This record gives sequence, C-alpha cells and structure tokens, in this order.
Amino acid sequence: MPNELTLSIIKPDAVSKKLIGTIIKRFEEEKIKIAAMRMKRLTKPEAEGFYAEHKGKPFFDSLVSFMTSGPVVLMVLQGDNVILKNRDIMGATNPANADEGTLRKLFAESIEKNAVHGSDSPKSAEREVSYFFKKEELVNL
Ligand code: IDP
Ligand code: MG
Repeated sequence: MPNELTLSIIKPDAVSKKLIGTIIKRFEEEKIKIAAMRMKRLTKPEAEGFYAEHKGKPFFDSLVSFMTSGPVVLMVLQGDNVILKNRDIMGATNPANADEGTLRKLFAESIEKNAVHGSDSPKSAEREVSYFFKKEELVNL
C-alpha cells in the first residue's frame, strides 16, 4: 500500500552495542522516512502489553525482561509498502535463518536479542504505532 506507517524498535541489545546510528542510516539509505522517534526505557507493563500476542509462550517472561533491560529507540517509519519493506530489511526472527545483509543477520546475537522490531501486518502496525505515539507526534513529511 502507498504511504504506510510501521513501528520500528531498536532493541536494548543494539542500543547497548551503539548501533543506533548504523540502523537509522540503513533506513535512510533505503529511502524510508522517519515520521517520529523517541528513546525510552520500557516499563514491564508496557512491554507486556506490547507483546500481548505472545503471552503464555515459553519465551514471554524472558522477552519482557530483555525488552526492559535498557533503553530502546521507538520509531514510526513511513513510505510505500514500508511494513513489508522493513520486515525484509530486518530479516528472519532467528538470525540463523536471516538472509545475508539483513539487520538481524548483521547484528542479532540470538533469536531473542535480535536487534530490531518491526510490525508484521497493517493491523499490527496500526496498533503498535498508536501504542507508543499520538497522531500529533508524527511529522508531516
Ligand atoms: P518478530 O519480532 O520477527 O515479529 P515474533 O515471533 O513476533 O518475531 O516474536 C517477538 C520477539 O520475541 C522476537 O523478535 C524475539 O525477540 C522474541 N522471540 C521470538 N521467538 C522466540 C524464541 O523462540 N525464543 C526466544 N525469544 C523469541
Ligand atoms: Mg512479531
């Protein structure tokens, strides 16, 4: 779809490895616009709510603990087909399965500590963008 929005998160592992600039540069090189951006340390309830679809899975508690272990960068990315485009740039959830050159292949250290988040569908993008950002926070690009 033209002019989509999607939520991107630079996760605590990548922030602590000083990869913020590298990851944002990649989005800019791929002609993706950044419509909003904020650094934040997620609270436990925030991380639990964000990942509610995974509640009850064996990795849930560890995932919440990881996502609250340090600051993250929250971004709204904007562009034509940006939801799928961002997922392609990210690569597979497990870096062992991620294509060469993807952010997760390059920077993830495990299936959990995998550097970046990206919304996986128009429905999740809408929920996730509004989970962290008010409409007024998005710049008019
Ligand atoms: P995605 O981030 O590629 O959309 P999801 O299946 O939605 O992957 O899982 C959300 C996040 O939960 C992953 O990015 C990863 O951090 C973590 N995760 C997913 N599967 C596992 C697992 O099997 N073990 C540990 N952590 C996992
Ligand atoms: Mg997902």
